[in-house]
Amino acid sequence: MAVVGRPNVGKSTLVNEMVGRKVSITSSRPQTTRSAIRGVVTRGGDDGPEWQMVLVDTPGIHRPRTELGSRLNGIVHGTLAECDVVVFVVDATAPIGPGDRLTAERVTTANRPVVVVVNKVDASDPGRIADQLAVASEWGFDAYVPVSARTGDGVDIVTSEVSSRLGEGPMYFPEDMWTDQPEALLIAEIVREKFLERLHQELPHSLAVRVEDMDTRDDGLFTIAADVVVERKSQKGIVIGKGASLLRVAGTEAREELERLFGTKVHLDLRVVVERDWQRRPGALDRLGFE
Ligand SMILES: Nc1nc2c(ncn2[C@@H]2O[C@H](COP(=O)(O)OP(=O)(O)OP(=O)(O)O)[C@@H](O)[C@H]2O)c(=O)[nH]1
Ligand SMILES: [Mg+2]
Repeated sequence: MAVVGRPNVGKSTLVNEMVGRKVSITSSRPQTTRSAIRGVVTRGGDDGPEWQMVLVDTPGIHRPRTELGSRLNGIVHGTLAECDVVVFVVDATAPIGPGDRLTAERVTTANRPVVVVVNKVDASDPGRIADQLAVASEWGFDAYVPVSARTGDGVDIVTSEVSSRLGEGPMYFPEDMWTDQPEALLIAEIVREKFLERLHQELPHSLAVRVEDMDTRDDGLFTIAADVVVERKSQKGIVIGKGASLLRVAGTEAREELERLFGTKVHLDLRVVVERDWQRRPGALDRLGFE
């Protein structure tokens, strides 16, 4: 099942809520998600698992201005071609706009059952939600569900609308698995998340994180070395912060979350490096793992 929509509508928040764990990082900055991130939901009965659903969170669909943007849209396109059911998320706090219509076009082309989620109803009002549902219903998709991914309201309805449209198939993942992301990627994303909310203007877009080294010491300490990549020299100082304050605060927050996640002490070593205009350069994008 693929979750698509324009940037910042709450796709990743919805995926996390459906899985019941943090699979994909979220932030108020558009284009937070930069890859197809899989989450797994397995529902069990008394005699073992009954069904499994694989959710794919995707980058926000937009008109690309950089090579990175084109690659992100390509990821969504690829995911739409592979999935059985589409969850199309729109934002109840903003009018249906060009980004939503662009998504509607792409989704229509995919020719799959589509469940439309009108998200953020906790921050909207009944009149507005009704208007959004009315406009969205003109697309003629299969189901429309008002939801708050933040509070969890309506999320179960999305799960049942989707699962009722999924075909029979094998269980692809073990029962206790909730994502298939490699550890290094999960770590890099958690580190990036801690910087996003604290950066402004173009900086969230200019930031990438790459894990360079991971090791578990004999005494159980998990050591991680990661590069925080920016595009220009002038950005380096901002990301480090006055007296290294930003680097310290974000690093500590990331380390604490990683310690909870892995259930062990973590030593996180962050280095800020400049890779000029990496968003625009195919070679740099390849090195950062964007296919
Ligand atoms: N009030 C409210 N805010 C929400 C809800 N769902 C998500 N948000 C907020 O909306 C912002 C964007 O959420 P994300 O889940 O990162 O959005 P996204 O669609 O994955 O964004 P991209 O990955 O950038 O495309 C965050 O600040 C979320 O906390 C909701 O149900 N209610
Ligand atoms: Mg996202």
